Amino acid sequence: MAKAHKKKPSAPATPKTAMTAAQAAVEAMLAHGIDTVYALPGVQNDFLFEALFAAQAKAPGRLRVLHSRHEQGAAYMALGAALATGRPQAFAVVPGPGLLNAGAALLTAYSMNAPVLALVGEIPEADIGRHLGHLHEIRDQAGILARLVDYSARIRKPEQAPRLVAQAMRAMAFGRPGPAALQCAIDVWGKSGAVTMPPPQPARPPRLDETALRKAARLLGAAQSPMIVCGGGAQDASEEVTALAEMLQAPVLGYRRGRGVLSSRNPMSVTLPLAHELWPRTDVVLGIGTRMLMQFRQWGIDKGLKIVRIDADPQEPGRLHKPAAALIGDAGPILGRLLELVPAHNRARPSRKAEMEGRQAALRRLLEASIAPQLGWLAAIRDELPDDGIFVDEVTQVGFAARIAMPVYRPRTFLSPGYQDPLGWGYATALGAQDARRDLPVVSISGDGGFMFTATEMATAIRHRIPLTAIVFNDGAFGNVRRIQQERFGNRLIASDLANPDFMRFAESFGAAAERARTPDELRGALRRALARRDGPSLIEVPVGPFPSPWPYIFLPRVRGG
Ligand SMILES: Cc1ncc(C[n+]2csc(CCOP(=O)(O)OP(=O)(O)O)c2C)c(N)n1
Ligand SMILES: [Mg+2]
Repeated sequence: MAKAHKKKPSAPATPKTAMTAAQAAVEAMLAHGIDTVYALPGVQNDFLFEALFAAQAKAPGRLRVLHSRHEQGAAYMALGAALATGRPQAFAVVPGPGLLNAGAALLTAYSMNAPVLALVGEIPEADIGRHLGHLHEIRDQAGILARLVDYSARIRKPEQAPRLVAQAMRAMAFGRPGPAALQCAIDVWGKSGAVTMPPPQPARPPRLDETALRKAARLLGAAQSPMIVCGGGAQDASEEVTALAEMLQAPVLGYRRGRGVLSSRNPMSVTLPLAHELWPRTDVVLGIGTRMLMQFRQWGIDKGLKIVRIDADPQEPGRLHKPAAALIGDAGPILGRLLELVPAHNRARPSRKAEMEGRQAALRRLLEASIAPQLGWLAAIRDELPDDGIFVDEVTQVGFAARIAMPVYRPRTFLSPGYQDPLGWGYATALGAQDARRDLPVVSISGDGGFMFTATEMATAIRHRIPLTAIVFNDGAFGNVRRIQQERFGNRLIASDLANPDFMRFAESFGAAAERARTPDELRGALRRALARRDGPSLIEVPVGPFPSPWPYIFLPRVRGG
């Protein structure tokens, strides 16, 4: 966790003003650039909502509050907004059931290192920990939160609120980024005190380690066959990654969180199958903001592979295999310095363009021969979604294929939920992304199983006029589970068939536009109409049968290290 800096603030703190804890927290969040709160109200947070109302009343457009229909909706929306913008976002929920309902989204935000601030109510301050059975009481809420996020605190007095908000903001941005939580008791939110508002502290990035940088530059420059692996931590370093890939003639792997860092139009941009093909002869790998779990655990390593890591978290690079060089901090400035240092060490590198184009074409032929149905739907989506449009996948058949086969052209345009892969993330996260980026079209895909987890948030989309387009692939099943039962458990099908609503009538009953698309061409037309509609949500149901398995391209075998 980041420590408070002793450095003098750049602007003076405001004079003392009488404010409630809630007003102080809201003003402090606004001062730190949080101008939207995704929320579901309740009595413990009444004074918080009163403060949100007052903040809105001060000036139109200053603060937006978007209420959802279930706390997981509010929390996933904050996550989607954070992922789409790269900026911190907030959600507010009642304690106990409210917090637990938001739990899967908070867990996902943690796994994705996403800056999401949870504002969580509490029972009366004096009774916390006394087990008296107050409304929404839960044992050791602070302890539960401390397991879910790296920074959590309780506001006990109005005077503390600005400092705790500032600490939460700092914790979300520095070291390993990720969510933070602030609790406040029902009676404390409304208490008044004399509050000073310290100005936000300027960001102080960690100093670059020149020794490690020089070592990394030597290793990369000397590499015969380098590879760059991007994770979510590379999303804001697209220009630098593109330049380094060119300098090193190195393929750049993005699987899920790293997609779009290097445009798929560049033949050096690869997903799992081609990276796996090149893995055995890779002599130096540069991991940028990625855990590299799949490469190290599944593909294997040996002494012939030197590892260079760039990571915001000093603990991360050494977790599985000690790297030859670990560069700690934001990827952008570190790569910027590497771009200055590598040329002095770099070997002469003939262009690999033709070679990589050949490999891309061969993979394409292989995929066309094995997962053509998924590719057909994805081609329709890609054709209609502009380069800067945002695609949100989910753990569904077409999603698995998208992770390896859908072209992605820009950073932050392919949102995929990292290692939690929770059903229900898709629709609600996409709503948040679409709300935060109303200037761009957003398309979410879900299966009939996953969509129904958060489908009731369509009411939120209507209420707040969020123009999200959702595609639901309806196979009447938890299809992925069913295929595993068919293939690996002798077709003993259990708990994998689904009874569904009529999705078109379901959407229309909310007031959303709905279409059914039976072919990729029909999907193209439906998408064109949906994306043109900017005043509310659209749903496209795509009836599908079983899909061929994508797993041979995702669970790839060990090719190094025995
Ligand atoms: C929260 C959560 N619960 C359970 C699972 C396990 N799971 C993974 S895929 C899947 C089936 C998904 O069905 P559907 O959304 O219809 O997609 P399909 O495989 O049919 O395309 C299930 C139950 C999960 N990933 N997340
Ligand atoms: Mg399904």
